[in-house]
Formats: sequence, C-alpha cells, structure tokens
Amino acid sequence: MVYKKELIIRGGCGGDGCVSFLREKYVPFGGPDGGDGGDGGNVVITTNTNLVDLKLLGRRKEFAAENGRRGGGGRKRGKNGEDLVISVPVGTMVFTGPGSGQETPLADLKTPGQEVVAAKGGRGGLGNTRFATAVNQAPEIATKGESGGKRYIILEVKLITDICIVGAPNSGKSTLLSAISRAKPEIADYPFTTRQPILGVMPGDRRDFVVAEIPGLVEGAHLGRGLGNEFLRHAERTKLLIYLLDGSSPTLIDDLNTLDKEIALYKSLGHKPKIMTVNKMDLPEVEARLPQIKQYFTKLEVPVFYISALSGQAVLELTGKAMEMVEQASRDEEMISQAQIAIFRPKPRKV
Ligand SMILES: Nc1nc2c(ncn2[C@@H]2O[C@H](COP(=O)(O)OP(=O)(O)OP(=O)(O)O)[C@@H](O)[C@H]2O)c(=O)[nH]1
Ligand SMILES: [Mg+2]
Repeated sequence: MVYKKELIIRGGCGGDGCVSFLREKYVPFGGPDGGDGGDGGNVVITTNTNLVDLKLLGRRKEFAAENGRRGGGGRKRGKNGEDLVISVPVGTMVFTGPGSGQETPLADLKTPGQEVVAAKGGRGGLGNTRFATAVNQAPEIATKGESGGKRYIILEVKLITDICIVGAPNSGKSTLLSAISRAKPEIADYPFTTRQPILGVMPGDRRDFVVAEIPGLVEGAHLGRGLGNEFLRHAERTKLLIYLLDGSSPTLIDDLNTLDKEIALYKSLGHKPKIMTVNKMDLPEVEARLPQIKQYFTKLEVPVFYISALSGQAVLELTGKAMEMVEQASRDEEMISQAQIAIFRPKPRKV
C-alpha cells in the first residue's frame, strides 16, 4: 500500500509559432500566414472512488503532460497538448514545494471527481500573422512556446470516511462490514485476513455513509507489531470509531484496553466519538458470559452494543446509533467551522 508519494510534474511546453508566407501561383505577396503554436497540456490530479492508495502510480517519479505542436502555414494553429490526468483516491492531500518539510498545501481532494491543475501547460507561441502591421507587412518573426510549469509535489492519502471499524485481528470487522454495506471483504478464521483498508457504503435514510475497515491492531502496533499502526492515518478523518471486540476472547477486557491504548497513542484519535461493540453473541458460550461482560461494559461512558455480525443480531440498532452519532459529529464540525468565520459588522459612520 502506498499512501505517500513525491513526484516531479511538468506541464507540456507550448508549441512554437510559425513563420510562413502564402505562396500561390496567382497571388504574389500573399502575406504572412504562420499560425500560433498549440498550448501545452496541464497536469491534472483527480479523485477516483475506486482507489484506496497510490499504488497505481508505480515507481515513476516524473510525470509530464504532452507538449503543444508547432503552428503551421496557412494560419494553422498547432494542436494543443493533451492533459495528463493522475488519478488518486478521495481524501488525497496535495502539497507543493521544495520538499524537506517546507511544503505548502495546494489542495485537499475530498469529493469524488474533484480535480486540481497541479502544473500548467505553457502557452503556444504566436505565428508571424500576428506581427503584421501597416509598416511591416512581411514580418519574419514568431515567438517560441512557453515552457510548461514544473513542480515538486507530494501526495498524501488520508481516506475520508464517516465510520471506521477498528479491532483486533479476527474480531469480525470484515463480517460486520459486509453485513452493513455491499463491500465483499475476504472473511476467514485467521488473523490479518484484511491487509489494507476496505471501504463500504452503508445506505442511510437521508444519505449514504462511508464505512472503512482498518486492518487488525495488536498490542504494540504503534511499535510496528502485527501490521503496525500505519493504517490509522485513515481513521484521522473519520467521524466515528466503532471498536469491535471478539466476545469469545478469554481476554476481552485486556483486548479492549490494548485497542484503546493503540488508538490513544495515534495523534488525536483518542478524542473521536466511539461506540463499543462486543461481537459473536450468537455463540452460546459468549451468551452465557453476557451478564459478566455487561457488568464491566456498562460502566464505560460510551454506547455499548452486544451484537452478532454473523447472524445480524442487534446490528440494526448499532448502525442506527452510529448514523445518529455521525450526524451529530457533522453538526458539531459545522458549528465549529462557522464560528471560525469572522463576521464584520461595521457601525454606521457618525456625521
Ligand atoms: N460465531 C461468529 N463468528 C463470527 C462473527 N463475526 C465474525 N466471525 C468469524 O470470525 C472469523 C474472523 O472474521 P473476520 O470478519 O474475517 O474478522 P476480521 O476482524 O476482519 O479479521 P482480520 O481481517 O483478519 O483482522 C471468521 O471465521 C468469521 O466467520 C460472529 O458474529 N459470530
Ligand atoms: Mg478483515
């Protein structure tokens, strides 16, 4: 999985203008007819909902758009260079700059199909037709095409989701994701089946919700154990975390504490709204332990659900609450961003 990539991009060069004169059998001194050069193509970065990382860009470091063609005789304008389109996942941030930590943000591509021109193509040069004046009717001059803009950019993916399901390997994250969305992640009885974040869309009454499964977290993930905690970058921009715990685990409380610790150690993730879920309630031995489990979990100050991702037990209640909390988080974010817009109300001037 590739979540960060540095590239050098270059807009296409403009084509040169042309110096040419009309020469036809019965038209002596037909005048200048050199056309303009075509414009160079832009480098455009655009989002594609099918992508979750930057792997498709491969190892290539330099990307250039097509050059514009030269102008031709007969006032023919050169062809414009094609834009070069780089597809990235929704949630890609684009920075420009010299590197070494001095980058400046250029765009945060948050919506499907959103695009930004990251490097402009050069304009085509002017043909000699443009330079004809009453005094100089046969100009021998044309201008060269501009060179395309060159830039150093950094792409960084931080997926934008409403809900992230986090939990230990094998706790049933993929099973839950496939129960609440149309995603079809691989489900298997061994740890680390899911090795990259998987996105699913959960239909709601008023809108759809984007849900992600983050690969399993183990104790010491922040030190690189298991698959590490790299993937938590994708939870940075989620509105709600669903902690998924395996109810059949003999160390359920420790599992919760381990997970909570790994989350708390990753930037400000600890402050996100959360829901606890204890999974695999369909298993008789888990059901038998329920009173004991409840004793501990009811003391927590967050909503708790006892579910079976496999049978669907209490899953609707869970998703209902999750959607409500996401909506609430969105409203809170909106209020904060509105409060940040300064409103100036100039007083009428006294005369
Ligand atoms: N009985 C029961 N088994 C479940 C339930 N949910 C998941 N499982 C089983 O638990 C195993 C792991 O499920 P997954 O959904 O692959 O778990 P995961 O958390 O995505 O695992 P990783 O991707 O490896 O981290 C599979 O054998 C599932 O069939 C449940 O509610 N009840
Ligand atoms: Mg999985």
